Amino acid sequence: MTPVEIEITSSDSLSAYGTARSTIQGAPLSAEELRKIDAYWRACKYLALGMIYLQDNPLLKEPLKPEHIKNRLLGHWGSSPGLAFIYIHLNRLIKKFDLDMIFMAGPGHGAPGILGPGYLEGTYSEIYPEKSEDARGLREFFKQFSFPGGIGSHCTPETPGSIHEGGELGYVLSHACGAAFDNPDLIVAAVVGDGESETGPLATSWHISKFLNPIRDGAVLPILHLNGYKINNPTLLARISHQELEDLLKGYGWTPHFVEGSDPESMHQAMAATVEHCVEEIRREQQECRRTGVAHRPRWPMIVLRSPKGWGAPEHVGGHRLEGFWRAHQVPLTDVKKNPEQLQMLEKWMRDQRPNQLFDQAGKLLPELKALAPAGNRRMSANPHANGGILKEALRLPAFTDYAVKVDRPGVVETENVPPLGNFLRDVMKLNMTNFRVFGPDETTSNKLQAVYEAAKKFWIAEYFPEDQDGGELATDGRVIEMLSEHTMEGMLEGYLLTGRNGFFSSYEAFIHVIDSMFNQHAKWLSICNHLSWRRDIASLNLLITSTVWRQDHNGFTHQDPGFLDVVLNKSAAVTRIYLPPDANSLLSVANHCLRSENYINVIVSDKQLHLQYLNMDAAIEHCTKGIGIWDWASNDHGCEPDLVMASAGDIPTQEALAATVLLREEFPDLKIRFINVVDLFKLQPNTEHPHGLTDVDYDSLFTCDRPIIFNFHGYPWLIHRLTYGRKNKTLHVRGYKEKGNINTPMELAMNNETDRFSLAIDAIDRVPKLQRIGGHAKEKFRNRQIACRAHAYQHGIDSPDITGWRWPAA
Ligand SMILES: Cc1ncc(C[n+]2csc(CCOP(=O)(O)OP(=O)(O)O)c2C)c(N)n1
Ligand SMILES: [Mg+2]
Repeated sequence: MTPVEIEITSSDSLSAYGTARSTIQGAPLSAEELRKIDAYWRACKYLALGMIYLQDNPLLKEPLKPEHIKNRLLGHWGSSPGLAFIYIHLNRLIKKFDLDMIFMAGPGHGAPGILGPGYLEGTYSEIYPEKSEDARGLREFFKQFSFPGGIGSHCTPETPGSIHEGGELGYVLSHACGAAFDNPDLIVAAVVGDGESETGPLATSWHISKFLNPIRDGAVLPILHLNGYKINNPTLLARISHQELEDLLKGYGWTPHFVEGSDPESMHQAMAATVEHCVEEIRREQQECRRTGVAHRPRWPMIVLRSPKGWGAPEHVGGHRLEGFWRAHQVPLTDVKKNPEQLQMLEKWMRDQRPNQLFDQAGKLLPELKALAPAGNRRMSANPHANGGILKEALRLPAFTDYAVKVDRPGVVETENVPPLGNFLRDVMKLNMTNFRVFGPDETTSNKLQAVYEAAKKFWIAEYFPEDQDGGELATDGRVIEMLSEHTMEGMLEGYLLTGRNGFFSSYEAFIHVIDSMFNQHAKWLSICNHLSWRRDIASLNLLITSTVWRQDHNGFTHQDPGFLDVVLNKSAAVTRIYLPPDANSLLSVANHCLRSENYINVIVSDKQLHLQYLNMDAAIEHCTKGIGIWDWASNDHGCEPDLVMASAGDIPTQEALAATVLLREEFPDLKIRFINVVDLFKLQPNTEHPHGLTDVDYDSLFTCDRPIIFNFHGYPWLIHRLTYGRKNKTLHVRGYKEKGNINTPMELAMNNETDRFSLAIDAIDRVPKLQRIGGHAKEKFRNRQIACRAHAYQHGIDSPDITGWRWPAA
């Protein structure tokens, strides 16, 4: 092949076809380099087809027959050739400049385009020896793809070099940004699907351009894969003018460089020149800032690769357009096993890649092509950043007990629960200034964690105004990341954790739902990693859910939604943990535990307002270590069977449940009540279902087999029934949030949902047999108290002093 001329981008064509048109000019590849890089790409395409179609005859040593074809054809061709094209051009630059680079495929369904290079560079066979670099291994490698007992069709955790599955679209840029944080020499190449770019999370994540510090962080190189189509539709960005697309991307702070066309030779030259230019630009910007010590916001380079969807597929099949159209998205020829004409088409297509010129007799890639890939840890499939546990350093944690709130007697002192945690996190930050970050959607102060700013400010590299000096807490070297996108925050945190670092995320309870499905995906990722011995453990994802349902005094109904816990409960017990610490010291103890843990998603629910404190630090440690326990000081059933078990989980429900026991004991001095508090919600599940679960014996000795249980719960009541449905004691009555809210005082909201002390006391009267006969007067009294409470709230706008001033009585 001879080097080819590159056309200047003079046309406004939106076609993905023709000789390359590119913003960056140049033909850096010698004829020999061009020949080899194209051969390597053909090898990748050959492997992608092999994965989708073949269960035998991997090197086409014999004519292709129906029995060589898989019985069920699965996988996606459409994105694969483009992804492999990008991958191998990055390889060239890694080798040329000895780059530390990882790759993320936004359209993870293009996995055949990523698995191929991983196999060709040897990593696959190193991790999975049976997928060896010979005909036999190749056959296994093909067969396992999208096959029962094999691997999935996306860049799943089994994929060496992947930390981004790309099954659910939208998170590639935020993941990439998190990976680049505090990794100054790393470049994260992030391929964005043009369909993916229509998703909400991806759209907002173009703003990562304002979160990368050129001195301290690495870089993200976005490559918008403008192949024009999604599953069945054109993509919006492929059908707007060049100018409009360029303006859009520039508006997000990027400098887009177009590479457009389909002719392989000129596209190789254009891509090689463009990638090289981008890497040089990244290095130039970083060096400039590092030399001067002044971090400014570069207009980082990015690439727009416009190429045909399913690049290289037959132009037409069955009278329909295939290559360069949405029909190329999944399996391009669907009937190869039964249709001889299609079988022939596939054989020709595969032989056109000239496998005999790519692999030796044994089936191994020829040495001259092997030499194109980087070696050792420079291979993107073997880069340690993509197996972050290898690089993970344990956090240096101060003694959490130093931040304790003084509690002499339970239920007397009031403190805000979250600020002591803020102090703890401040010092965690101080001790871990290169591998710990705090994330939040504009809520760190609102969530009362602002002490952390004493150690590190909020990162801000956009414009500054003079008034920012006054409490803005902004800095170009900040380590608290805030942007009003739960998606972007969650994605950045995941990227940070997956590359071996540590973090903490706080969010309003109602809006953590925004990332429900991101939580799902991360939980699935972790679950699979648990079964892959070569994947090293990473830090847990720690979510503080605060500004909770029960204290939305001025925000009202829309801000009341404790349902995230229901979502968490659906996911594997191996990776999910839920904690509801009732006060400040127990929150500290739980947070300390979570920051030390690995491979979990820890969900901590704690309101931020003033609350009664129950446990001194020793008691908190004891209680949190057990995760569930009888509060001796709140119980009077010592030495006998209780008449009633009063249980609670969550700060405000605990206060109301305690107040209810006081009401009951005042009215019925002989009534024996056992008070149980649950911090670790999964204690309620049987140990056969969750590793934290209580055995039946332990559960029964706490809750008894037959005494009525009244359980006041922070969230939706059914969740407690879900957790306990198999337990012996069926007299469980759960109160929780049931969507009855507005602008309410805390007491009024509790009454609306029957989680208030009076409703709980009435529940007890209705369920304890001996009270059913004698409790009529007490019930009347409690109802009157409720009426009075409501009247007070309506008249004064606040709860009455006997409610707000309630304290656990002295013994
Ligand atoms: C959030 C989300 N919604 C829907 C899908 C289903 N889906 C899978 S692939 C795809 C089209 C993707 O198109 P694009 O991002 O352009 O990728 P490519 O063209 O490279 O295949 C869709 C809609 C998904 N995976 N994730
Ligand atoms: Mg597309």
